[in-house]
Amino acid sequence: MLISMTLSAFAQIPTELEEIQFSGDIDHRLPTIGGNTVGNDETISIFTLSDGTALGFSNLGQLNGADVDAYHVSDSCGAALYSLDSTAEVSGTVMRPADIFASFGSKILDAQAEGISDGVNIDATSRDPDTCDVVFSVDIFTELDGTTYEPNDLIAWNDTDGFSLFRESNFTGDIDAVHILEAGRLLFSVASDTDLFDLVAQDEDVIEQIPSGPGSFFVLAFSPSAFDNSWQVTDLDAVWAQRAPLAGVFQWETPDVEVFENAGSVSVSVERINGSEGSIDINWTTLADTATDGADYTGASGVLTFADGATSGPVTITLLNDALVEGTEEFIIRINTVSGTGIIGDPRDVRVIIRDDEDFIFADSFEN
Ligand SMILES: [Ca+2]
Ligand SMILES: [Ca+2]
Ligand SMILES: [Ca+2]
Ligand SMILES: [Ca+2]
Repeated sequence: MLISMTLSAFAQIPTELEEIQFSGDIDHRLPTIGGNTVGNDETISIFTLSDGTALGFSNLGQLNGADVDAYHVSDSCGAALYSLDSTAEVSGTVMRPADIFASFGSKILDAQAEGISDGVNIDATSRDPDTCDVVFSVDIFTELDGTTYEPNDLIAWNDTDGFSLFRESNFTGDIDAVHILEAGRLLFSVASDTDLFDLVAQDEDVIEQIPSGPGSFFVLAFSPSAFDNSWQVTDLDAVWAQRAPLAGVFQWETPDVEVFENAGSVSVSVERINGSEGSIDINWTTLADTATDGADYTGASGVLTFADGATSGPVTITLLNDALVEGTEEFIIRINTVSGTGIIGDPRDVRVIIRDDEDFIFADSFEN
């Protein structure tokens, strides 16, 4: 019961983002170190959330007024993805609004070859990290392989299986930018201000959709209008994001451990759940309870380092034996702090219960 409550509370936390890349539909400004950068509809801005500054770039060459309206960074699945809002030549190849292409001019999804009608614009694209399928959205009702899709649908495509529905939306509107995260989460933007029940999304906002039970809820993930008011009239029309590492939750593997006083030492492990990315330091310390530091155990504190990917680490405390008949005594080992974006879980304290071996005639015969 406690475990499921902890997990569901964790599931409500919006994804922490490290970097976000996006494009607008008209000229706009963003803060840089010591000034501003001016972007246009072709520009992709790289925004670093830790320092709140942007860097703009445009690597498709002269597009004769065409707007980059869909974008995804190259990743382990393949090359970067781009789409335009009107026909333009890129590296000598004519790109139509429903084509998705790599920056060097080769088509990834060829609209004519796949039977997409003239007049349809692909206005958002991403890749599904689980399948590497291209995921996209269209700007009008569109028939693909006999199925009609809406402007707020997300459509998956690969060379072998063709088109399929990736995600249906429960709101009325047009998705014009998308980035698929893990575990059913995604980021998107809308083409015009849209009521999402939990909030009203402006067209420059990036919204996170988080699955929750049979449904989902929406939170504002990022809004460039918080940094420059030129975005109040600019539509964010393409998005890609890098989430922060999932450092995980750190807790004892058990709430208590029982040991005989003549055991010499006691070892308990800290476990790492809900993520294992990055190196994290756990600061721990012993706290006396009915057991006495220096008489029943050697009090200690220390740093336990979890390497990137490590999910368990032991803490060992020395026990001191005596020949007194004193009954069961206890002390605590506490997780004090966790470095970086690591989270302290439950249990934070492990209770060490020392059984007095003087109660046991046979055990006693081995002492002293
Ligand atoms: Ca654009
Ligand atoms: Ca397009
Ligand atoms: Ca759309
Ligand atoms: Ca938008």
